[in-house]
Amino acid sequence: MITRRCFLFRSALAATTVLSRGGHLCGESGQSAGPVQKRLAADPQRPQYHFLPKANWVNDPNGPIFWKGYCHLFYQYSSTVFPQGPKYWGHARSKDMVCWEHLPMALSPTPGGPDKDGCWSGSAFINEGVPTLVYTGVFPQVQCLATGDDDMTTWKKASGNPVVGSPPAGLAVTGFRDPSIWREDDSCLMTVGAGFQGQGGAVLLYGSKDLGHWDYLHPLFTAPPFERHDSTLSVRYDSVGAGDMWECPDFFPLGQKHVLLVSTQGRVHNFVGTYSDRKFQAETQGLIDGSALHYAAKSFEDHQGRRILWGWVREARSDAAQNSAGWSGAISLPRVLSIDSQGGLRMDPLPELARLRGAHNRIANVEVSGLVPAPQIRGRSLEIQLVMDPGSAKEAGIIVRRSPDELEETLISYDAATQYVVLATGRSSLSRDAGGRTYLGALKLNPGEPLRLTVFLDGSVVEVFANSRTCLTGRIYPTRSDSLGVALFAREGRARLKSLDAYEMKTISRDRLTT
Ligand code: DQQ
Repeated sequence: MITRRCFLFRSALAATTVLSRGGHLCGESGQSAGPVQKRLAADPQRPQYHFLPKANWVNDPNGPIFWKGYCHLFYQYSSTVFPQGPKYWGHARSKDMVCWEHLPMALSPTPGGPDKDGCWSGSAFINEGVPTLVYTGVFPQVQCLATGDDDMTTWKKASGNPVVGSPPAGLAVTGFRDPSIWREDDSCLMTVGAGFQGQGGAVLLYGSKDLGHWDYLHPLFTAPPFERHDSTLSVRYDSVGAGDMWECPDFFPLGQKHVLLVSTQGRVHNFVGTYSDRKFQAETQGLIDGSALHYAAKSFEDHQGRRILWGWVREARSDAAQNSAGWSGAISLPRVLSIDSQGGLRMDPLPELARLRGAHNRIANVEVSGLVPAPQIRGRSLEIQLVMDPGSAKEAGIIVRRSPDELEETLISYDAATQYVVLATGRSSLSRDAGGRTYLGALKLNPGEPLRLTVFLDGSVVEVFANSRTCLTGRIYPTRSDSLGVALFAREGRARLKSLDAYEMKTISRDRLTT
């Protein structure tokens, strides 16, 4: 065991100011940076090419939608980190889903209204040419609508809100939130996340002819709690932790199949199956990410017919450290979803991300046994593509964000015995505020199939795509400015690196405030 130096995360100011009020990204900003903004811009833990607000808190992505040449992305926003304030819908748009332009808040709580305590997650859709948002007002949880102008910059809440004021009569649900609406035949259908104590989660299905009056139809899908990935001892019953409440259901056609995503028990679970008679039947089941740090995922179909998914990248450091930093959370890189030949879900990074690639380094055809440093590759803002034959090694992979004395390092590997991709962040940081863990993603390599990793490093965010079949998202908070190194390794045997391509990634914002 390495003894850890105690690192105190220092900061002069706890930023609680609302800074997210318009402005362009990708070098178009033109806003002058105040002291808090300067401090945030200089924070090496802040991602440079992930989307996030200029400061404060972000959680779920909400209502991604393509409209008039732009992808619009909304998100749960609070103007304080901890304690959390009521939730707003932040809003940004992008032409390529890589560079973003902030827009004014789309939804704010209305004093005395059904969303007085917060505008929680939901979705966007176009209703007969009119941009429309559906979201949950709290407390109690009720479903509300808002319509937008043609630019999607001003939103007007429906006078009839809440349009669904309570869960179906006679159903004792654990929660009632995160709606989505689509048109089918001559009706509109709406899903709402719910569940039943001791029984598992449920997606409730409603129908309407006019968006104003909704009839409860039946559950679209239910399932008992999943096998637990984390053993957490909780004194109080927590319906989401128990798998008795499904948050943020996302239901969509993909290829010849339908896919249902639900967020519960700290993970985004995916089901691939069929949809008929307004009921969903699951055929395969999986995880969108092996880590609990990618949550509340939401997708949309873009103008090219691709299904694109974002998730909330959670923090893995103490509340005090998040407050001190003045920001918390990020939106994941966009993933393109498709169905693979086995009927499972395939996930790849959005190809447009390649626009951010800068200086390139390539290593090819190297036998790896023990530790093999790659001194030509360094950085905290990198895309690394690695193709490796694990050979006889029990475990083989790559080490990133490595300090010269190895006191800080992050491992991404393949464990041949257990057939897991491993993201080990337990030694990523010397800070006592950073909660390092080991995340696992199941991956059975077919005979002769090499390990193909795409690793995105961006400040404190790590995203790993393994063979398009499993993903792992991590948060790392190295304390040392020289924790930038890269090495390859193979344990108890020999592996062969076929190729490693490393690209320095460009920032999507000149002032680094939005990335
Ligand atoms: N976050 C939202 C809820 C949702 C949860 C509130 C999931 O609507 O169920 O910010 O992270």
